[in-house]
Formats: sequence, C-alpha cells, structure tokens
Amino acid sequence: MKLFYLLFPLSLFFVSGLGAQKAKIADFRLAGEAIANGDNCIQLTPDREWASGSIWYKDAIDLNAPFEMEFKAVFGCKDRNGADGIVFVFHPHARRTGYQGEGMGFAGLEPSLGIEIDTWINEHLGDPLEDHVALLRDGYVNHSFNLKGPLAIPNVEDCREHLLKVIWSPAGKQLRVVLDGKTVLDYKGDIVNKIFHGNSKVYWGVTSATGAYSNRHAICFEKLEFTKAETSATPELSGKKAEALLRGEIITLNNLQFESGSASLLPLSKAELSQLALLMKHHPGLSLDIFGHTDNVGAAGANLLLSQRRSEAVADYLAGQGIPRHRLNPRGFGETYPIASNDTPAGRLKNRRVAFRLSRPIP
Ligand SMILES: [Ca+2]
Ligand SMILES: [Ca+2]
Repeated sequence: MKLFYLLFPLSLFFVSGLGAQKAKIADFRLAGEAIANGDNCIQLTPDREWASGSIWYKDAIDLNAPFEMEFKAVFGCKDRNGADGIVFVFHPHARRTGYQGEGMGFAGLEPSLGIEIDTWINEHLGDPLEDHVALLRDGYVNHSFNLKGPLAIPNVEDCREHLLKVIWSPAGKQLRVVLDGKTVLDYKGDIVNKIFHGNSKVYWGVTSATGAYSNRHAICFEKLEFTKAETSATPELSGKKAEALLRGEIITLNNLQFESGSASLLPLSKAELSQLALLMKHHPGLSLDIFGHTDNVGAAGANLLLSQRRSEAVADYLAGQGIPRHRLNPRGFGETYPIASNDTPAGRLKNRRVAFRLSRPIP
C-alpha cells in the first residue's frame, strides 16, 4: 500500500491508472499543435520545424497536497539533429503555449515552475552538450536563472518511450523527478512562496516545441494522483482577464461594486481586487490605470466627482494590499464614456463601472 493512502483518505484523490481508469483526454485543454493520439496519449509537436504545443489539466491543483504523476514521453528519433524537448509546467493563470524553439513552449510563461528535458544544446543559454534536465522558473530557459541543474542524462531521442515521474511532497517541500527509474533531479524549496507568491493553487501542463531542427514529441499518461484545489466561493480574477491586462487591454471586473451613491467598496469586490494586487506584485514594472465611470443619473458634476472617488477607493484598497502609490493612477470620467444605453437599468448598470489597464510607466 502506498504511503499516500495511509496519510490521506483515498477519497481525496483523483486516481487514474494503477488499475483504475487512465486520465481522459477530455480532462485536458490542448493548445498550439497538440493533438490527441489514442485514448491517453497526446502528440505535442509533429516532427516539423517551428512547431509547438501544450496540454493543460482543466482544474487547478493544490500544492499544499502531495502529488505523483507518471508519463511516458517520446522525444523523437533524431539524436544529433533533433530538437527541442519537453517541459512539465506549473502555472497559475494562462493555459497557453510559450515560445517555440529553445523556449520549448515554456519560455514566457510567468510565474511558473518548469521541469525541462532539453534535447538541443543552445550554448548561449548554458545548455550542456548532452540531453539534460533542469528546474526552471518564470519562463526563463537560460540556466543562469534556473533553480537546479542543468544535469546531463543519457540520450532520450532514441524513438523509445521514457518513463517520467514527477513527485511532490509538501511536507518536505521536496520535488523529485525520476526518469526511466532513476532520480535525475531532486529539489528542496518553498515553491508556493518562492515562485507563486503564496498562491498554492496552480494549473499543470506539459509543453513542447521544435525550432530550426525538430523531433516528434508525445506523451502518454500512466498514473496521476493529485488533489484538485478546492473551488472557492469567492470570485476570481480569471486567467483570461489577467492575460488581457498583461497585453495592455482595458478590462472591467465582474464583481467590483460600491454602495449606491457612495465610494465604499462592497465586500464582494475585495477578492478579485486582491488577485489584481497579486498580479501586480508578479509584474513590479507595471503600473495600473484605474478609470471610474458612472451612468447619467444625477448631475454631471456630481457624477464626475463620484467616479473620481470610486477610482481612488480602488487605489486605496490596492495600496492597502501592498502596491506602492506611484504605480496606481486613479481617474474619474463621470458619465462621459458610456458603453451601453443609459435608457435601461441593465445599460446603466454596465455604465457604472471601474475599468483597469496595466501599462509600463512613462519614463
Ligand atoms: Ca540527444
Ligand atoms: Ca536547449
């Protein structure tokens, strides 16, 4: 009997494989060029130049609980001229594929933790001559930023399936990677605080890419044991909105509400705003424009003032969450920029809003 089962009730676990059912492809989101390949296998990239693909499990998991995941991975058949490798990734927001080539579909995903199995030497990144594993962070594939490695492994581009196990023990804060029965990477560290700023709920996935050289990359699920993160009742800043903000788009939050005619935030608003604060902490170079808007009920001058006070109330709340004032730019526009008709209650509700935009400060 496995130690896990002695420590935790079995019902806590989503168990696949090991006599139970295998992971279902339907439980994953495929991105880029990833395609299903049989019941429990996914081809991440074809053997073609400049391809990339990734898969992401649909639910977040909780890093405060242990997990064990087992895959068979295929890295293609070309040892000398094959590229680029596969990365097992934890990431709190986006479920997309990062950059191609040397990025292995991982580069650019931030914040993140990535276990790379890299098959192509990029000298400028500090890659060793051999195929290698390393523990990467925040979408950086350069080894001067990595948490552990690079550690050389025997050639994996041999047309064969390789058994890859990723094991996390939160009690010991220990991450272990076992390749073909041998521990190839062992890391101890406070991942939750060091990488994810205290947020233990993250998504996991596998990314891959080819560049000027290629190989076919694929994985098959063997055994997955992990605890799904409790879905909280508090509204969340969705991954979509976080991504839109990081692209510089203007967004509104669903649950940002004030007491009628007042600049007091309703308690419901605070969860999503706290997550916005967390996002800003992850991106310390960005500042936030906070745009207050009202409907056309009441005098225009009073509305202008109210919208200004509301945007300032939002700035106050974010400042209270540890965001420096110079990164917060509250402004009020009153009723001058409606996004819907003021003739209906639904339209007026839409117009009473606070909009946000992340931007680089003007030097
Ligand atoms: Ca190789
Ligand atoms: Ca490489």
